[in-house]
Amino acid sequence: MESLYETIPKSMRDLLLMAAEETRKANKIIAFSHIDADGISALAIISIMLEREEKEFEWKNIHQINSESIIQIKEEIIKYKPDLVIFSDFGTGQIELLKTHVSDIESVESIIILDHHLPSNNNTNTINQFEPSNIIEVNPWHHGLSGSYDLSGAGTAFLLALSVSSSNVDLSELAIVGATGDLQDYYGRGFTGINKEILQLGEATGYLEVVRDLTFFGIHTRPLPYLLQYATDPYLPGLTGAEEACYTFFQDRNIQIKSGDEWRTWVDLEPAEKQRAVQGIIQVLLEHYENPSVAQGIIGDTIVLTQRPPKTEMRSAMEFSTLLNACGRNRRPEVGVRVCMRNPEAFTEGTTLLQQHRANLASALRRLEDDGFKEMQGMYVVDDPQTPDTIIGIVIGMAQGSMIIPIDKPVVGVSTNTTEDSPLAKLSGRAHKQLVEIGVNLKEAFVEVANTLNQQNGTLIAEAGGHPMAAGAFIQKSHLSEFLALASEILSQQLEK
Ligand SMILES: [Mn+2]
Repeated sequence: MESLYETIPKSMRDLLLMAAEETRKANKIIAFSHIDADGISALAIISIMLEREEKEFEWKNIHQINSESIIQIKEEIIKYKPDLVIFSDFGTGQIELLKTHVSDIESVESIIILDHHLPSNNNTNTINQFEPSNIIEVNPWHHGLSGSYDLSGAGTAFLLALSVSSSNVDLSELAIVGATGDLQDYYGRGFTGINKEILQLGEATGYLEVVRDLTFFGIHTRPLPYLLQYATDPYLPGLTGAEEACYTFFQDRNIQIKSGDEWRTWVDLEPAEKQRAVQGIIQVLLEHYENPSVAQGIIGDTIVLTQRPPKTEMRSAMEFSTLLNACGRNRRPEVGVRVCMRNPEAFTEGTTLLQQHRANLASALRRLEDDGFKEMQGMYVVDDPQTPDTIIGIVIGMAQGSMIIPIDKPVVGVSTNTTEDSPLAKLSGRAHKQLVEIGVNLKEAFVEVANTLNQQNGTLIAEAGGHPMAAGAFIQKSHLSEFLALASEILSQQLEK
């Protein structure tokens, strides 16, 4: 534990101690958090901590804090009359809204923000200490750390829980699930910074274990043949999507796929069986891919939650975070929080939501295979009116991962199936690593198009953001084709460079 504390800058440790003090002092608490896997894990950490402190409290997941939702948040706080309000996995970017609408609610004595998102205007300085405020904001960006890789929202919540009581050390497992959900393990190369310290603390106390194993999704839960049949990262030529071939694959290597009536999963295999299977997979990959690094990526560090039931999604940080994301994306984040809190009914419901999520993805991919995609200069376009905006990004990513769509140009997905009949369409872009290396930058392209349209029309038409390899935008539906035409121009210029 000392080693973890040493990694936390003094200024941040001081804030955590203040926040812990406020938490212990409080009588009645309400906590709000984001709806993705990280936000759900963070909220579970806070709830378990408050339960152990025998506090009276309430919690709720919120899609986002904006000028509309803050009104509802305010009403709920006024109704519940807490003396402490906690926000996790958001709050930094909305601190002005919180100052305006929450700070001076009568019952509220203090507000704690546990966030890791980049402050706006890249302002990473500690907030002005001389400004009177009842807000304690904990965010790694304010202390010279990276909120993208060093610590997640769940990790920040964990640091508070640990500052309240060292008996909360078991919650390190949820901190790592949250960080995994936010893809903080540096593209599979392992955790860094405070995340790494949390992982090591979890290992030392027996809640987490890092095992070098197959990095495929489902090694704890999928029946062996399905593990290969549904493999998309990487796509296994001749096996992905081919049920028969997957059965034969194991037969040929003398690996039983069942033990009695029960399906075997990857983690059930003996080391020698694993070795034979891995060699077979590598052979398949080397026959079809020119780049041998694809084969290297199939073995890596996987994180096991040793105190969770075997052969369930909760056993693996990757599968657990996917389960939580499935709850959030199906608009049932509270189920995910209860799964973290070991509620068995919630787990049953959560796995149903996960299956539904997978079925949604599979049917979107099937439509894509049947109906195809459009080709424009500089990009491919997937325009499927049925695919919900919450999964369009995953769908186009999987489509390129499984080679349904070629990777020589970026792919842009369009979803007009948005929540509550919004006038906005969601646009999602993905570019392969190799394209980014030669200068493709989807975020820049989308932001430039949005700025152009907004200026031309003198009003807000589009908002864009993201990263070079994955970006998104919301656009007035009536300006969609204009947006695509402009994006196509910029992306083809980027490809030519
Ligand atoms: Mn997060």
